Amino acid sequence: MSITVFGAALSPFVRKVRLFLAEKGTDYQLENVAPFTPPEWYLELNPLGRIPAIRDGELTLADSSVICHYLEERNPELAPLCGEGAVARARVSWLEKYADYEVAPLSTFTVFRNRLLMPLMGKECNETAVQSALQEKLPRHFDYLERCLGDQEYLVDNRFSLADIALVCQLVNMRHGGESVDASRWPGLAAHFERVVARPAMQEILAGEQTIIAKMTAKAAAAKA
Ligand SMILES: N[C@@H](CCC(=O)N[C@@H](CS)C(=O)NCC(=O)O)C(=O)O
Repeated sequence: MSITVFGAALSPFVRKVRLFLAEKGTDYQLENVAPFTPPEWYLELNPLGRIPAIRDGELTLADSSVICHYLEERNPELAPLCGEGAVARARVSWLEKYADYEVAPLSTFTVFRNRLLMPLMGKECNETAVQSALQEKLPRHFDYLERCLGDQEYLVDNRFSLADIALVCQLVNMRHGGESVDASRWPGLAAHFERVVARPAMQEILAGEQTIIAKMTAKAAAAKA
């Protein structure tokens, strides 16, 4: 039986799990669960109500990080994405956590949420918060990540890993909100983003997301008219 991923396609944490599965070549199906107002049954999978969660046979698991590390252990014969050896594994976990807890509040919960979701819900974009994230808060994170990358193509040991997936998933939400990493200031990071986004698995996922955004935008415009 294949794995079910519960969540909404535009969530960076759902994208992270889907991309991780796709890069491993593991089949899954996505079952739509909207964040903030999940159905009652979903709270059995995650009492916090947050997406994503998965079902794998009898097992249910929540939290993108927990899920990805489980998937890594589940099929050790598949391409490793969590680093090989204690040092690489620790670096991958650190940068994954950095993306999930330091970048996400700014790129996703501030830029994406205000620029895309709020107008779609008929609410105002808090552009002051967006500008503060872009001008004051994100630059020091991008400086650090640019240093971590150095002249490598990928963040840890120059091998594509969960660290790259986690970071780029957050930056995709920033791009959905109309903003990209400034290539003149962070050339390595901007090139890294394009490199990861160009991967076939990501391209397929993003094509689906563009369709969803177009539908949501058309629906919001029709409701306004
Ligand atoms: N650490 C969690 C974060 C998940 C998360 O915050 N998901 C958001 C959607 S992007 C959510 O479900 N928010 C609803 C809420 O906080 O109630 C993970 O990695 O899965």
